[in-house]
Amino acid sequence: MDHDTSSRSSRTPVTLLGLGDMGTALAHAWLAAGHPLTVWNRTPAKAGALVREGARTAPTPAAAIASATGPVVLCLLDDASVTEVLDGAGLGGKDLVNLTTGTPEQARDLARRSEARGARFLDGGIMAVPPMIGRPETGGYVFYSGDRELFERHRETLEAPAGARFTGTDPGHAALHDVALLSAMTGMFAGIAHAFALVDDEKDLDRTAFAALLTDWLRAMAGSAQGMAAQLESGDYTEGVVSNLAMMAAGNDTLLAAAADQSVDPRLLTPYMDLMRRRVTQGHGAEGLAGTVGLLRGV
Ligand code: FVH
Repeated sequence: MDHDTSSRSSRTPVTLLGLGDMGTALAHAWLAAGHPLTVWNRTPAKAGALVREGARTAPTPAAAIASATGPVVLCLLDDASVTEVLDGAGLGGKDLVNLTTGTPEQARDLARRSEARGARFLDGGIMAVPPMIGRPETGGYVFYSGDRELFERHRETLEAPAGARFTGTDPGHAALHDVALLSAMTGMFAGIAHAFALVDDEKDLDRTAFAALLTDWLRAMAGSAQGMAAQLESGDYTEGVVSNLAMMAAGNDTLLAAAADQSVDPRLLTPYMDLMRRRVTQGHGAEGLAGTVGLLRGV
């Protein structure tokens, strides 16, 4: 989508600090949606293509922030780089939107420090990879939390690169949702790696066909998250149980025996299997998996 100068000037200006892979994708999306864009990056050369598309560059983060009349978006490597970039900048009256991945505590601390310097603050957790940005059909979105009024004011602008989901006024909640989903993804990757290791030595096994089976199975099983949520809400961990823990724990012995037969290290699975076994030993074999949540939290 091309936007001429007049349509660009009618949109909210965006200031973007950070032109890594994600920052650059965000920048292209805002330009494509017609937003005037000011960018700053530690390595200035990365702004070249964006300038040719109509972005202007600022010489320093402080200069970029000083000239901002709309949201100031940070998309940097980590919390330490955000602190470094904001150091010495005048934040009074500015609308900061931090899309850098961090922990909930880092987000809360940054909110406190930013607000103490006179800024409004919104934290974000991006649930998308760069090719999904500016392409709503991919389903990418961003969790936001913090200043609700700031979110509503800039909602339309924030939705140009990806969908926007507000998770509450606790500035740590976007990061909490982000890391919870990423943690679940990491566990899933571990399971996928173990499954491929099991079949890896089979010369006549079609890995592409196997991947399709794996994908369908994981998709079908992912629905169990809703059952676990219902059990955690009600406190009755036997509610709606389809596959009970005693049966699953016994089945784990088969999975471990098969791993041994295939010479596969079971280390990615055994920590969770140990929790399942502990819960059964405590007399909860009729439950589903919800009881393992408390074991993880040490309660
Ligand atoms: N890319 C992805 O797939 C994921 C998707 C989900 C969200 N993450 C998070 O987004 C943040 C930025 O990620 P990125 O992909 O843009 O990361 P890089 O390409 O590595 O770019 C890093 C930018 O940060 C700048 N930077 C690093 N350290 C400093 C510093 N001390 N001072 C100032 N800027 C710094 C770096 O500058 P340069 O190397 O180009 O000079 C880049 O602009 C991130 O939190 C992901 O977890 C992405």
